[in-house]
Amino acid sequence: MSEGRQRPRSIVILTGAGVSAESGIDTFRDGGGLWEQHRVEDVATPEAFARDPELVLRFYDMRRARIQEVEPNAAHEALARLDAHWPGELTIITQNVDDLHERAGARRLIHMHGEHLKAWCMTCDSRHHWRGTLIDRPACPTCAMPGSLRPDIVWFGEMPYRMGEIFNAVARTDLFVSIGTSGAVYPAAGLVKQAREAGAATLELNLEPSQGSRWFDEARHGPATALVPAWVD
Ligand code: BJW
Repeated sequence: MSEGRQRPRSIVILTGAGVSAESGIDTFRDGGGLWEQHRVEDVATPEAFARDPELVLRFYDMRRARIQEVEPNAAHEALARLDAHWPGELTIITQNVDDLHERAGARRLIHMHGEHLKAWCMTCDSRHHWRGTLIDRPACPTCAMPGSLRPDIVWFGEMPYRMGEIFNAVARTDLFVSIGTSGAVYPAAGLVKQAREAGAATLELNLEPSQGSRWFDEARHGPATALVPAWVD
């Protein structure tokens, strides 16, 4: 890896939908993206789920099926290589709810917005690997309560997962790299500022300048499958 400054010991990588785009998963805010086809308020809030659970479950069942049809791409594979060989601290924080980072082999990974392939029981707080549908409101495998499973996804207004670990990793990192994210959703979008304030170098790899581009020391623009292997290898 070539960096302008001194070689970093600790790296934090934040990924977003742009990393999985070339695997065939729709992003959210690009032309033709998911939020052009669906209103956020209808499908990605706890209020939407309370109002119309069938609509929300159908939306997530469709996306859960889709991610099982696609494969990791060269960007996921490059990050997995970095994870396997980087001797210092490394944390990959993904906003993505697909499993393409781990299928490529990444291990030091935090899913801050949840995972499509898990269901969460609202009654007993258990989590379950889930590949099938939820539309038929199956009973929870742990407490047997019918209709209490929901996608294990962080909706708007809900607290993203593992924020303590995330803030700690960002506070002590030497290098913060943001890949394939628009910088539109908080608290993820604010991590670059926190990293800068803690003295880290910051690098953006994205198709185009993101909303937070001005916070990065350096930005490289292009497809993740080209930029990420070029940065890693
Ligand atoms: C490529 C490429 C290629 C394309 N190669 N690049 C201020 C005002 C109002 C509200 C808020 C506020 N501050 C915070 C909030 C609340 C809210 C928020 O941020 N709203 C904003 C819209 C302003 N945040 C929350 O509610 C969060 N929780 C929270 O703040 O908790 C604290 C709290 C709790 C309770 C009370 C009060 C406070 C939770 C956010 C949850 C986000 N959930 C989603 C959907 C769930 C998952 C799902 O359905 O799949 O997560 S939203 C969606 O956006 C998804 C993503 O993870 C997230 C980020 O999107 P991402 O990954 O950046 O994708 P895109 O599409 O936006 O961008 C793709 C980028 O890739 C683009 O730049 C392309 O150019 C690029 N690209 N192809 C490289 N081939």
